[in-house]
Amino acid sequence: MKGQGISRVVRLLGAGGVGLVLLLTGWAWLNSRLPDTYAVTEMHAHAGQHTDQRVPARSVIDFVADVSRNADVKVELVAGTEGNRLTFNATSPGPTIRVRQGDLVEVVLRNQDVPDGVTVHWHGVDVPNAMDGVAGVTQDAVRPGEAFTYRFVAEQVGTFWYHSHQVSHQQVIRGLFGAFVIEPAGGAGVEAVALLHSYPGESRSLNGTVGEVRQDAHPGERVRVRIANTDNSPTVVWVAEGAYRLLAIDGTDVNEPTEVTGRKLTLTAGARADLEVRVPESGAARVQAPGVSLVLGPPGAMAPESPAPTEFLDPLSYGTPAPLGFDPATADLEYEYRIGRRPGFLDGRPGYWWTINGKMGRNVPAFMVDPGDVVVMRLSNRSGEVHPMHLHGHHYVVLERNGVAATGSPWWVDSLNVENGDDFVVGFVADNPGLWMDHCHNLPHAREGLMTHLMYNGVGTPFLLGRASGNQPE
Ligand SMILES: [Cu+2]
Repeated sequence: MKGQGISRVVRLLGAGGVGLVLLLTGWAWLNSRLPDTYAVTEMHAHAGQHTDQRVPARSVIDFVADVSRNADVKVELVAGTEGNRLTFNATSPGPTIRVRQGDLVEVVLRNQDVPDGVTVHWHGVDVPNAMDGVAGVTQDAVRPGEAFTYRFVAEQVGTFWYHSHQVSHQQVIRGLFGAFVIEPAGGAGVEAVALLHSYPGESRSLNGTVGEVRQDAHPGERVRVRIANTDNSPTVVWVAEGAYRLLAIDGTDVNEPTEVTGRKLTLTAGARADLEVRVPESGAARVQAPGVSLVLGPPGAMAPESPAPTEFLDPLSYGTPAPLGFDPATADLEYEYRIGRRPGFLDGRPGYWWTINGKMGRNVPAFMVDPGDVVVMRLSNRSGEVHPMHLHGHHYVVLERNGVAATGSPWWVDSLNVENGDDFVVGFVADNPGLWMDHCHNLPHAREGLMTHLMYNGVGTPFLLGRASGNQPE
């Protein structure tokens, strides 16, 4: 009968449809799978970005500090496990490393007993590429019993931090990080370091202490407070009932910072801010972030707490303009870095993953540059969540946010808070050849695919990523 014929056709079509969906899903799964080992350049070649071989290929390991120069500062960092916590030199945060501008810094990293291996990445320090500490890109993870020596010249001045870049979504939160301060050649004035960190399952801490930390300071003294957010999420900081100046962002001085009161400052994950805080003639000053405080004043001096101000200090219009050192209007390259989210497969794992320019995993684009290129990048976020975006080896300057041009001091960052719905235009000069991660510093997000690279044409790497490589930078 006619009806039976139609239902058979429908059934066949239905079976065909299901088969087609299964076939496409299987293809998507297979296509997302990464080889057991692969070089990062091969991954991006898969996405159509071949490293240009016009110039003889150079390797990431070629980019080092002057090998004939002796070290000015020598430090040893021993990575170890203490219960659920990971430590450098048996403490977390690890020791604050202080150097002067121009010093050649030599740090020997030893892995005592961290099973997955470790590395050290110098967050915000524009080191030569071989010293960047990214497992599987610039070095192999340092296995238990092994060591690796980092050597670089501290060219910048400011507040930085260091952390492991092997299985970083676990190792950083569990404690493998510390402060790295580069003082001006003439030495620093009165200052304090404040690392904000939340260990797994614990309340937020400041320099490892939950609640309040005190540091002696004289009445009337001006203190440079070096704050770093080593957590995965943005936070705010403010000064209770007092004025402050924002002296530096991400290790770059603000030009002509003015005094502000009643304003909080956003510090995205990985970001730093140097605040100048004046100790009152009587009592003490209190620098706050939700849950923690740093109190500066004579022993016993009181400083009231205050709720977070509602108004923000906006770096887009703070301070006074100054030359950028390059002209973004004559950019050699313009790139888009569009952050989104959709269901799919990431290296064979089904999930609701982050996308870069609509792609995920092995299909994400790399950003190819040549030395000297002026690059303008448009960063946008329509993924539903905030992302602290971090570029290795370079700083970029914010030119525009949501259609509003920057009018303050040049706002140089290495860690940028990109809220859902935001559109940033940033610019920089490609002046540090190598292969550089350009990723979300909410480290679980990097593991969920919000990670790509700024790659210089002609640069390769002998190191491998992939499940059989032993290297897993995220
Ligand atoms: Cu993110």
